[in-house]
Amino acid sequence: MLTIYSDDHHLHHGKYELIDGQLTPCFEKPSRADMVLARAQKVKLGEVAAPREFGLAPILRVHDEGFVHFLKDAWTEWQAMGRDYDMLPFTWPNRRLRQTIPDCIDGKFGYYSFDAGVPITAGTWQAVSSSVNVALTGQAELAKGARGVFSLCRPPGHHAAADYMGGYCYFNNAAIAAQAMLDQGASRVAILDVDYHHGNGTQDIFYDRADVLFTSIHGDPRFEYPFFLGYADEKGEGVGRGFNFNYPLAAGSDWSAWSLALAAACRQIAAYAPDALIVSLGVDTFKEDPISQFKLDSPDYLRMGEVIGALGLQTLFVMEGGYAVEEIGINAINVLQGFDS
Ligand code: Q9C
Ligand code: ZN
Repeated sequence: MLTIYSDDHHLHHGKYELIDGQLTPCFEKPSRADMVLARAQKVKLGEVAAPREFGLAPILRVHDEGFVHFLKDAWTEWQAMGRDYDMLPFTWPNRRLRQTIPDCIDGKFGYYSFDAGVPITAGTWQAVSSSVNVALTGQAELAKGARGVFSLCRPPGHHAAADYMGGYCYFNNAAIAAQAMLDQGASRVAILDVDYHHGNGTQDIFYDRADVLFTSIHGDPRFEYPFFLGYADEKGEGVGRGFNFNYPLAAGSDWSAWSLALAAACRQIAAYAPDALIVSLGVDTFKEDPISQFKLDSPDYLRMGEVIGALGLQTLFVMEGGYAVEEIGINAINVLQGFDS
């Protein structure tokens, strides 16, 4: 399988996030993607290619213009205030607060985010732009006829909605790739989000649409981040009703429970008969993941890939989460090898 990868992700390296009330070194760090790339090369998964540049147009098909320009200019504005350390947001427009965009950088950052898991550094814009290009280059290769392509995106994207970032995610790489498929002539695209966390951003972007089916298997939001979306009764709205399927699972779920949800999601995907499938590939479902509570083991990821492959769909794998850095490469590449087998 072809892998699309850019070294630009190294330019995004936040220092701290809030975990259990403490400022903790970011779990979402450059070594994650390095480990996945190293594993792809070690097992000779296939060629590794650099992304092409697609510019802002495909991003603006999914994301709000004000949000995009906020992210583009954020570091420059921050520096203009004499600050040379990481940006983090700290105030959000909650219930009954005004949804008005403030003038200052701290206010805008709160307006365009939903948590403090999104540090912005000097290189963040270049890294998130390249991550989108990695997804779009994979999409272009799929359009040329490849059966499966791996877009080794970093930063990840599935928590980012049209006009807000959060959960280590800035632009929604998978959603941008799905929209590009539609814009190039596809009628229906299915998304299968296997990251441990609910893909709230992707769900939100396509919630009122029937041309993208969104399915997600994740830690139940009653106990797990992102807490405020991802329940089973979220079915879509308007013409999108019936095109959103959430499979929230209990803490401690292992392959026996997880694979039942996967089978259910695959039944919905098969019935939808999409032109292509996008897999939001998070491997934070692993039993030793430091921030998650599922119990998948490394061989389970081979099975996961086989089940996805059995759908017989052209499939773009877009890297999302996974924080057990030593195993993230093995687990992510196992999915791709299972798919190819
Ligand atoms: N107690 C992705 O996997 N908070 N994002 C974790 C743990 C944020 C995960 C707190 C988790 C975001 C792409
Ligand atoms: Zn995750």
